[in-house]
Amino acid sequence: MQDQSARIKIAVQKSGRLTEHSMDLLSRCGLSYSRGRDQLICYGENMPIDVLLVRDDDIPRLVQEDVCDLGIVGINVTEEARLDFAANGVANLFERVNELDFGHCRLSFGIPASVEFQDARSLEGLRIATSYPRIVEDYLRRKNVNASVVEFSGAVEIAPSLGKADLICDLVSSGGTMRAHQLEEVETILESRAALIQTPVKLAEEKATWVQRLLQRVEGVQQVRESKYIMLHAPRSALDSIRALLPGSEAPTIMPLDGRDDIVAMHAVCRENIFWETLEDLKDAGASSILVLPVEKMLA
Ligand code: PRT
Ligand code: ZN
Repeated sequence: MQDQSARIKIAVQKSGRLTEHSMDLLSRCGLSYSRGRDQLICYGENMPIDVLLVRDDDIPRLVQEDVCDLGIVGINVTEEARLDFAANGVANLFERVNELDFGHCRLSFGIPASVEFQDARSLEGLRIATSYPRIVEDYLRRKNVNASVVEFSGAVEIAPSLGKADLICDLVSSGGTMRAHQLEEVETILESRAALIQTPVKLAEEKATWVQRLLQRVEGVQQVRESKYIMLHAPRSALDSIRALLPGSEAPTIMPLDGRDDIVAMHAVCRENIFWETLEDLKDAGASSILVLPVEKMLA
């Protein structure tokens, strides 16, 4: 029978904004899995990696306590947990090993029309409703402001109209929720996105090798998402100006074209997306037969 302790456990949000992106990322890293009957664990079939599906708020603790080796969770949640663990005297904290390119949002103050806001000092003596008391308290401490923090576990945006707080500090992505509640977003105290966190406990050698491999693949997946492979023909005389137009490309490959001394083929990997405007500029600079292809996998 297989040694279960040698398998890597990754905590992922069970059902919410990060779930699909997190599972998609793991699939792109080559993991295929089957879901357990209880729907709480996905068993890796081709790698020694299992995925535990949990509430996002539980992820930092599961990783901190080494129940899981890795976790995928928003920086808003990891920061709140990190401050909470630190306040409770926990010394050896989980590590953030990678920031991911999904789950983008920001933690901002939202004020009703009755509140005037210039800077942090405007908050003196006010009541702030939030689901992130540790982060807000930390901000107030750094700014040397006395304000009271009222903890709300959900529907923070209704706190001012209920008379429970003077303003709120909550996550924003489009800004629609604050606007719909007549709140003006005035200051961001944390920029957030999903991140990969790792247990503070040293991994056994075999596990460490797999985690390293997985992290390298995560890096690769993130890089290819925007990357493009571009091929074009260019007059030798225009090579420098054409090269300068290619976004995020390293040394391109230049190849001769049969029977032509004046024109060459150029191939390059661009680490940023290529827009129509770039193609038009390339054409204006003398390029022809331009072809842009998606990159499927990349290993630096
Ligand atoms: O059940 P579980 O506890 O696992 O899920 P949850 O309800 O706590 O979390 P979920 O799924 O809502 O969000 C998971 C993570 O997604 C968060 O911790 C953030 O890291 C990230 N994220 C990204 C967001 C948002 N964008 C977001 N807009 N989390 C919440 N919101 C909410 C926000 O709280 C507010 O109510 O959406 C509203 C604001 O959105 P806009 O677009 O109107 O500005
Ligand atoms: Zn949650």
